[in-house]
Amino acid sequence: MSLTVKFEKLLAGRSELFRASEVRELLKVTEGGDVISLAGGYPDPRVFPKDDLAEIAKEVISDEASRALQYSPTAGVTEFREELKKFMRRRGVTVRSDDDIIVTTGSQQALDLVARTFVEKDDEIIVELPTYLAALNAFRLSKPGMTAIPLDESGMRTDILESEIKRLKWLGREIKFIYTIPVAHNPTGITMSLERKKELLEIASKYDLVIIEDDPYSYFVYDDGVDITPIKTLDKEGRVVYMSTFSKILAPGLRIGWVLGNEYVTNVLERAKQTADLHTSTLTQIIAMEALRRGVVDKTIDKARQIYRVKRDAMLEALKKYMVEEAWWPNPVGGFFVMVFLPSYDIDTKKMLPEALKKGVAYVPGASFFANGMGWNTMRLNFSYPSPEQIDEGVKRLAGLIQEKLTGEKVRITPISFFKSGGMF
Ligand code: PMP
Ligand code: G9A
Repeated sequence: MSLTVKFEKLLAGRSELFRASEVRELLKVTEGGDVISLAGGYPDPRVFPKDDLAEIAKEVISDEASRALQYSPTAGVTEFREELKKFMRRRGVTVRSDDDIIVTTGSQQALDLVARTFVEKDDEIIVELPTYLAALNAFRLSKPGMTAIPLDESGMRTDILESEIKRLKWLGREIKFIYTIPVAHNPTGITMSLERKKELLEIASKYDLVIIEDDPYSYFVYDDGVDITPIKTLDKEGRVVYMSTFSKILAPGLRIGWVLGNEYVTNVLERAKQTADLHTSTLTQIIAMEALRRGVVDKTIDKARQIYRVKRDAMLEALKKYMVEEAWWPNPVGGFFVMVFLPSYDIDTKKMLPEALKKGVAYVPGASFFANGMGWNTMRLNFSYPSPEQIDEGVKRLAGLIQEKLTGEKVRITPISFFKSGGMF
């Protein structure tokens, strides 16, 4: 049917910047089908504490309907915010006396609010290379310049960061923040070393910059001896705005995230949030609060960590067994993902995706995670959702396809990886 109303003529210019998330688009093709999804970063549903949540939900609705089903403050249910502060302290995240918490509708909303609050056209923001694609999509709406700082196995390259800041200052650019996912980074699984975190803070302090610390995955570190000190905890000046989420530690369907930072910032975020959704669901906030109080969250984290460790190992094992010899991937100490760097720039993982889907396996093409337009020879593989058997079969199918692509073509073997070449192509 053809459109009678010319909607396209009426759209605001900014609507051109509404990019479909590849994770969301892939969901449509993998949901319910025979395709093994190594794409979206979904929790394993076995981890959801459904009996506990059912009991809590029933109690909350039966006993507290007048509060739980009512509108609530934009910043979040007051008691819940207090509970969150306790939870943060228990996890070693410093809550300063001039800090406050705002509850958001997932941390995706926090990313959107932060961008809308700080950034306007032609401002500069600094991100990691690569970084979470939905953060890039949210930031892009404010039309900033983006400077992407490569990672190596210890996290953001702070040497490159400082030289880039100097260059941007010289160009007269206004840098609004540095966005980082320091622990079990999405998409690479890399964790920033303590030394790097200190260097990052020193640089931020020297140039008076704000750090946005996005931390959905520090609950899921599988190896011993990994430092997960939050940058927020090392920060003596209140320049770190920290965010996290219940999506992985309880259930993403609740849509609850939070921001912890200087109260000046949370106040502005609160006003920005009012225009977006008035407040996050009162009902799910109270359910999450009870889950925190009754130890359900801690129990879920413990269970999830064990399940995901097995799956991480299954993924690494399958990659070792099947993946083409010249490919490279950093070993993730935690989180939900492995990023594979293919040894030929001739393979474009976005173009290859339809063929992979035909073979019954899905992944997220890496390019969407690269703010500089590179990364087309990379792919992100998720291991939290599929079973160990599906991981094995999925990687086998994928590796077979990659092998087919490598033979017969004029393969340019590049430095074995992006990271090993000092983070530069
Ligand atoms: N940041 C990062 C780094 C993520 O991986 C995700 C997705 N898990 C989010 C933010 C958004 O998560 P949510 O909106 O479900 O809280
Ligand atoms: O895949 C991810 O990184 C997290 C999930 C995002 C989504 O469901 O859009």
